[in-house]
Amino acid sequence: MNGFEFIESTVTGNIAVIELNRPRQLNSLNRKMVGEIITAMETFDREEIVRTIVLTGKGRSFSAGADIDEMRGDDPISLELLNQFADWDRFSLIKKPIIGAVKGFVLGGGFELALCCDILIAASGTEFSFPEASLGVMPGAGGTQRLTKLAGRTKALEWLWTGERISAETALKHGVINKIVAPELLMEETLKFANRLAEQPPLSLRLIKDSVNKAVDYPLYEGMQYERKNFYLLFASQDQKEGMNAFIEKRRPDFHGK
Ligand code: DAK
Repeated sequence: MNGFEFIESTVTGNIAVIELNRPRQLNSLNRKMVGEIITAMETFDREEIVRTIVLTGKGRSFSAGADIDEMRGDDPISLELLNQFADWDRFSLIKKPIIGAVKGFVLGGGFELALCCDILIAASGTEFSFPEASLGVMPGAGGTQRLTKLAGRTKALEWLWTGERISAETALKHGVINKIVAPELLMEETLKFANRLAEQPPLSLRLIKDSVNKAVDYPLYEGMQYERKNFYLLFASQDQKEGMNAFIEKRRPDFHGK
């Protein structure tokens, strides 16, 4: 996809890769960049060939957070009028699997962006933190909510209050990330995982993501009713027939996302 200033994006096979591309500023996120990331994601979400979206950063870090230089002059009225949260809200609407491949610093808004991913693979040595309190503010793009839902209130408060750096090992232990790999294998391992997902029936993955996201917020009974509707829906797909026929015929299924 062309025409972006602060990201690069490519599609290889069924995998789209979006790279944050402001490495000299450690991929600190300015407003235009956030708009470009979500625009690229929405485009890939609609493109049939793309089955998995990978989000990563160029250079030594995934992202050192929001661009402090850009936001230091903000006031409540400018923030309200800019309505940048409208862009951030769109991340929750992406239906395809998003895998974040992170390394170096994953801070503040960069951590919030990483938490918008469904799966996080981190290079060893990656450091996560919410340093917002040290700037006299707090996370505003989902950090307090998503971190608490993943790691629980106890660790979320400790990490958000102190801004301490969380190692990849600690993040893994508390369910914030899925996997740690050697830095030189970050993209190789991420693409391997992305391709594994791309071989699965896309509609199943889509409705599993939808149902799991509901599980985070719904009471069990309502969540199970919701799950059931998605379960029924998949029996209307060609991939359900293909998957079950392939099993009976002892062959590999060929899924088309229909
Ligand atoms: N903003 C702007 N520039 C940054 C930056 C940032 N967040 N982080 C790093 N840079 C720049 C540095 O200024 C430096 O630029 P030059 O001096 O070379 O021109 C360059 O990147 C390399 O950084 P360092 O020289 O500092 O590199 P070090 O390895 O020594 O240190 C560091 C790396 C990551 C520890 C350090 O750079 C650092 O502490 N960075 C700031 C971390 C931080 O506080 N991040 C912001 C948190 S607040 C919102 C949504 C979200 C947010 C806000 C609003 N809305 C929708 C309204 C989110 C807020 C945040 O993220």
